[in-house]
Amino acid sequence: MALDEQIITRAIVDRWQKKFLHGLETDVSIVGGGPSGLVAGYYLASWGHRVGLFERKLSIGGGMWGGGMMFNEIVVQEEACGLLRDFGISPEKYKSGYYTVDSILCVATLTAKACQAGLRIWNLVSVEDAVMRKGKVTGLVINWTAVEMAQLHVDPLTVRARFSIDASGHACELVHVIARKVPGRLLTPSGSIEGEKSLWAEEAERLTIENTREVFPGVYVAGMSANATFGGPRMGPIFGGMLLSGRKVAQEIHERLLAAQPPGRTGAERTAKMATRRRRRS
Ligand code: 48F
Repeated sequence: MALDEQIITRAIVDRWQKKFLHGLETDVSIVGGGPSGLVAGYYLASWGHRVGLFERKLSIGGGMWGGGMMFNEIVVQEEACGLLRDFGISPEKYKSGYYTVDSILCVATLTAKACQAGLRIWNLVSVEDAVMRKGKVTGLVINWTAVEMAQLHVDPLTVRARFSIDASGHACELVHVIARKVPGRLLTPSGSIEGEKSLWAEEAERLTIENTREVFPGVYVAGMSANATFGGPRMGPIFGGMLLSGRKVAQEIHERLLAAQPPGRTGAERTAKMATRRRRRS
């Protein structure tokens, strides 16, 4: 078959444009494609919501690829094994309560399952600001990472989001922007970012889940960003908390999106209706 370079180029630009225009209006926009963001995106998309995830880097997976200090295995505790099995991953028992997973297999599978569920991932795109209305955040301001890296003076674009999730890891970048630039207090004890504490695996894992919640009207924190925002410690290369945090934030936002649907249907009916809508759209 003779190949035409112009068709190859058109195919990429046409398809990308269609996808991008469709992705401008989201139910949920996620900042960061680490484990917590991917898991949140997977569940929300599976339940029929329109979800976009923005990742600064070329690769998805955040801090999971490198396991601990570049030994590419991760540890998960008993509580997270069920979630991994939902994704078709079988954790391997190491000692009672401790399991391991090959980190490459884990990132690749979370990413593939999330994309298949309907999550739209935009890699090489950085979230640099929030779109605000009085007292709330209504979307994200995005730009190419290449623009950010080259420090070019190029204006960004925006996406609308009924809810945003800061899953940007230790840096909690969206929360930082909100604290600095959006009038109002964060929903933290001090009203500001509490700041991450030094490493304590057990306490950090517990607090990651507890701290996964709304931090400003329209904005949730998940994963390490939740601990950095609400003042929990870091945990090192144990990943159960990250995964469970992703599921918790998805569940909380799902409930709120369901509650905003027209009344008269049960939760299950509304979820099914949204899943049908998503299948039709894709
Ligand atoms: O850091 P990261 O993996 O976040 P996480 O889901 O998981 C934390 C663990 O990996 C690990 C840990 C657990 O033991 O402590 O650190 O909380 O992934 C965050 C992703 O967000 C991207 C960043 O490149 C990374 O892939 N990111 C950060 N800021 C932005 C962003 C931004 N402003 N725009 C787009 N992506």
